Amino acid sequence: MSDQGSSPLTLLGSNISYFTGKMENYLRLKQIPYRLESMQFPAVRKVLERELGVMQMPAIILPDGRYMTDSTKMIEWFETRHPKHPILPPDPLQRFLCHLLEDWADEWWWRPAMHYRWHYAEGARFASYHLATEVMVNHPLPVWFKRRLLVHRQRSGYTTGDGITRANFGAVEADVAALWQQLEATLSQQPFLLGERPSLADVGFAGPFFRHFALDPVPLELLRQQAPAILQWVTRLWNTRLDTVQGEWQPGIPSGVTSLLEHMGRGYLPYLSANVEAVRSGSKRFTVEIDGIRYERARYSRYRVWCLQQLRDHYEALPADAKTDAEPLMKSTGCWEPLWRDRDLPLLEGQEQGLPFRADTKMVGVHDTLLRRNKK
Ligand SMILES: N[C@@H](CCC(=O)N[C@@H](CS)C(=O)NCC(=O)O)C(=O)O
Repeated sequence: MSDQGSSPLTLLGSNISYFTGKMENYLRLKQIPYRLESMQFPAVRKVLERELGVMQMPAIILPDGRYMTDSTKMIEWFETRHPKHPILPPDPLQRFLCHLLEDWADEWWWRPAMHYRWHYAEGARFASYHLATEVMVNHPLPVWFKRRLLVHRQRSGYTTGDGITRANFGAVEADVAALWQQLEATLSQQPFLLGERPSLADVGFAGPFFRHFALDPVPLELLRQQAPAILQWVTRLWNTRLDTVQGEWQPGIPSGVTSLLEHMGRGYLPYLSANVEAVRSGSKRFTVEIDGIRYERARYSRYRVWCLQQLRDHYEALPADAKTDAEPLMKSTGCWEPLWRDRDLPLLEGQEQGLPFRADTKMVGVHDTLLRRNKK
């Protein structure tokens, strides 16, 4: 049963944004009516900080006027209101796998996606023009100047300012290529990541792919050459409605997932642990070698400490027999040890407990004045 009636909700964001694209894919799959409205800077910042506690993209305004944020928690909330055609499989182990893959897609592939967009002149030209004339169209500065500021802001916040250097970006791109190879192998055999039916794992990966890798000029051309089945999947997901899908999720551990977990176990989970140490010691910047790649002066993220806690909570919530299957899988793929490495996590009191209606921290904190209304 839906409590939204038929009036559309408002999805406030940008039509080139990672998490706006993720939410759109989810809302379309579920056929939850929405209207995409471009956020307007600088005015929106004040509103979102008041309504939600942070300014991040996207936000949703429900027909009753309430604001929401955080794609993961919004989806969880919508699933309870729209339980028909769930995005999560009934098998608890598969649900856990979905949560792992979604989190990895959200938090690890963000940085390479931003790198491909903002490092290359073609990407930066396209995205800076788009944003300057979309979400900043009402900002009083001239377009050329807004574009310059945007390129600087995104690079210093999310690419060179988040650990990417001249020395490591080739290796970061190789990490992306390795992911594409894995996904290409799976998606050449089956329409969705867990089989014949889209799941939360597909929605998660819509984040890096839909509005980034399959849109920005440099990675799009690479995808065309190296991974056409991924491009087909991007379009298929966008054009699928859950109520008409005939197929089922593959039983057991779907093919391809084990190698994805191995990748996650040598990259993202050790990174999460390094981030925990940085937050614990109050080091807002930390240098760390992950999967053979040295990230220089990456930003710490309080939000991602909470993400790690969420993954643990999902594991703990599994019924005993699912734990019996999950533990050896996590161990053999290298995910188990880093998942539990740090005993107590340095969370703030009650951190993120108000989501999706109230956020405490942003994914990666960017301190900027560019998008503020009054510079003092
Ligand atoms: N965990 C959040 C992350 C949202 C997020 O970080 N969105 C980006 C844009 S796609 C953003 O708003 N960044 C904030 C900024 O650039 O200041 C979610 O799942 O919605």
